[in-house]
Amino acid sequence: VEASIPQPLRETWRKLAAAEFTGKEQFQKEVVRHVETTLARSIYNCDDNAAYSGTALAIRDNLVIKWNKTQQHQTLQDQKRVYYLSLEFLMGRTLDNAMLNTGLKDTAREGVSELGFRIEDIIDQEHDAALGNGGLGRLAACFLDSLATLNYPAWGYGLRYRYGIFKQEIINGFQAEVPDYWLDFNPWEFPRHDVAIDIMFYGTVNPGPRDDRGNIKKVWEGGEIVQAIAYDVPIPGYGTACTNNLRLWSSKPSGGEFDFGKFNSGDYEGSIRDQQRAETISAVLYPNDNIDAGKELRLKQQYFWVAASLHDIVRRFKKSHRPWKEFPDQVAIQLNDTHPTLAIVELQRIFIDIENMPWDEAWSIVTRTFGYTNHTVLPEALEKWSVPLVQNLLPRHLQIIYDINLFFLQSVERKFPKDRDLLRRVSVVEEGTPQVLRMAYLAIIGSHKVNGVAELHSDLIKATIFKDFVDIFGTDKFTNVTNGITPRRWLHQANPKLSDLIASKVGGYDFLKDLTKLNVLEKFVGDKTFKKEWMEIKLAAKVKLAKYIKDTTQIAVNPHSLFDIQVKRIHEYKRQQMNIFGVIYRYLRLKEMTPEERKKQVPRTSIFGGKAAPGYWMAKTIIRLITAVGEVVNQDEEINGLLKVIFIEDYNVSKAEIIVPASDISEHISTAGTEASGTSNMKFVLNGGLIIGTCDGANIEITREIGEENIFLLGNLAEHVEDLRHQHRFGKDVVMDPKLREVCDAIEAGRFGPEQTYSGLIASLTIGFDYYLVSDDFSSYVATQDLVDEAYKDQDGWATKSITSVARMGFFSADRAINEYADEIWNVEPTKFPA
Ligand code: GFP
Ligand code: GFP
Repeated sequence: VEASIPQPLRETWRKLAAAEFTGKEQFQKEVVRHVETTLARSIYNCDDNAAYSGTALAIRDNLVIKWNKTQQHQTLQDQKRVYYLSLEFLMGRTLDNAMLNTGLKDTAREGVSELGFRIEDIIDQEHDAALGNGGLGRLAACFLDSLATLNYPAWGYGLRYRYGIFKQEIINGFQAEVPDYWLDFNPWEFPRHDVAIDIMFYGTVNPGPRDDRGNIKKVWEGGEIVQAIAYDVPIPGYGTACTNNLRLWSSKPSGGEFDFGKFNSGDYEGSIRDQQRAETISAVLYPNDNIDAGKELRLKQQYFWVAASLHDIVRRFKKSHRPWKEFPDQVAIQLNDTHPTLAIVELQRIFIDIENMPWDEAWSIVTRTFGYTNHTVLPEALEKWSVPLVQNLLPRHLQIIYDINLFFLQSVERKFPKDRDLLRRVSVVEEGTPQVLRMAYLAIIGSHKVNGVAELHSDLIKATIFKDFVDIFGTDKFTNVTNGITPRRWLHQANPKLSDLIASKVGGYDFLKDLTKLNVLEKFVGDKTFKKEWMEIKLAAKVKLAKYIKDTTQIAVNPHSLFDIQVKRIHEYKRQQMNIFGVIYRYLRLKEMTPEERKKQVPRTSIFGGKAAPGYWMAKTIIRLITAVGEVVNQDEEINGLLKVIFIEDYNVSKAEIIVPASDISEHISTAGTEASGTSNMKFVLNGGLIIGTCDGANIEITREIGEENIFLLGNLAEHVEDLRHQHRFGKDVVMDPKLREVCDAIEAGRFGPEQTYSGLIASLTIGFDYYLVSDDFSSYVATQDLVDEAYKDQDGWATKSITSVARMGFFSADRAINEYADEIWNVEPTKFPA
């Protein structure tokens, strides 16, 4: 069906084309119109929420006009496009970011104020889009912002979960999970009921007719069909008309699936159940961070999403009528972790089964199309799918995986004859009961580039988990792209006062598009007034967080105390346990002191936040210890505010925007070699907070950029971790560090509630071989915290460190990272926009 308007009528359309509003009055008119018509409200019942909706719809209209123009322009330019496949996009809120990126925030602030509302209250009405767990999903969101800002023709593809990451409630000190039903009103998405794709599961593979080359075709048929419906989310760039697309797929029963047999035989509920099964696919985000759960529904999600996305990408490519061999010149697909690895298999299937291409020709196109980003070396996080599971769900794909593996192993055999053990080690199929598929290996074999996310991490994957593949493919296939963050959201939006102050010194807001321009700030480190303003802004951010803490926990914290913050997913490798042990140690010291001695101490507020995976018992125990320590310390009159311990419930993106500007120090203290990069470290430093951290992930590059004198490093190096673990396991007479012993004794004495609550946590340090090396790093950690106190006493010196660090953070912009991907992996150019 030709859906376009016929040529002769287009002039009529063009004359009537929707135009963006400009200026305050037009904006107000749009808001009122949406409140009164789209929302059917009036002056008699327009609350903050209705005002939010009206404002969002007005801003959205402008976005959509830009979006349409961008898409048409990119289609006409017929350039290579980037497709970023990610199972998670942790977008947070959209309105504030959309207003800032399109330059409409001041207009909107004045506009709503004259209508009786405060823009801050309106912004605060929005529900976070929390379609992600942590770093990986937030990275994808930062990358979308940079891709649009830099005018790259790029689409994100993901799933439209009905439930995002669960909401965390703290009940009696323990985490409880509550479903996050976020889609009541989401103005930022556009359902595309016309973009509906049938996706098949299960079924059988049968011999079909012969193809042109005389081979018997394999036909996958008889399976269950589910429909993928596209939902489009416009992604505005900062200071450009470029508005890219994030396409999220939602599942629904396909027309043919409703079982009329069951219906007619009276089993109405049975036929409804089948429908619900289809809807389940995109129902919920798996809440696991860095752990592979191996559930069938998860595999279904993965295939559903990659099959729909590839169908769409291939369809779009076909519009240009180019020969297939040009596919990799038009299409770059980035796999965000191994979750979308089936895309490699699906594209090969489309080429050989549907487009009748010979295997080698198809495979050469496939491997030139894909790039794969690894985000972790943790063995428990590497995805492996059971062969029987894949056999049942995707029988044709399993055959293709076997063929990919066979041809790969044959090539390895040619290069390294008779090395049977090498073949066993690199095979996609891992022997065992059941056999499993190593998805990371499949991703490497099917991609032309593999990258880690920080220098140390990229070196580690080459030296450890992927070492054999470096020998096989050569070192050029493996590269590094150090992560970055968008300075728009994480500085300009979260910390507008700091952004304004910086702009006043570095010559305007251009630094938001070229973050290296921050280096001009170094000229002003000696400037007394500037320093004073700088520190006042930090204090104001702390006051704001203190207010938030008071409002939500009823606990008063002193904004003049040293704010020490660790917010991220709760995980043993991230070592929140070391932090809280350190807090306990500090508490025990304070208790021993005389009142005179106490007066000399730097008051500290230890702030924690983060979710534990629902099934991760140890992480939940750590949360309980943090809340229990808070219950004891916060009410101890002897301590008198010298130490407070806060757990912020339900840490998410919008809360991070309040928390990040408010740190004096933040903690990034993972066991060396375990945190691939970390990105909150970058956010905190960019906001003038210093960090205490291990030599891990991007901390190493942050140190290199800002200088060792501006960071508090601690602990053992990655190169020693293996030996230390060996010591714990096999060494004789390993005695626990006496400081840590003292902490454990206090916990076991029941000072923070029943000691049985923590017995597993204590056991992990002793009989559990202390896999994360808390005991090895503890005394270094405590000593480094003392250095932090000392440094904080010199407020002028602290301000110098803070300003110098920010001045040197230019490297950590996501724009830099995206330009590296574009040049080294995707080979794609920005679109030139008409002025
Ligand atoms: C995209 C957009 C459409 C738009 C065309 C051409 O379509 O709304 O009309 O580009 O501008 F979604 P596909 O690239 O998905 O075909
Ligand atoms: C993972 C890694 C982090 C890394 C991010 C983004 O984060 O070190 O910074 O990916 O590359 F562990 P999570 O999704 O596990 O938080």
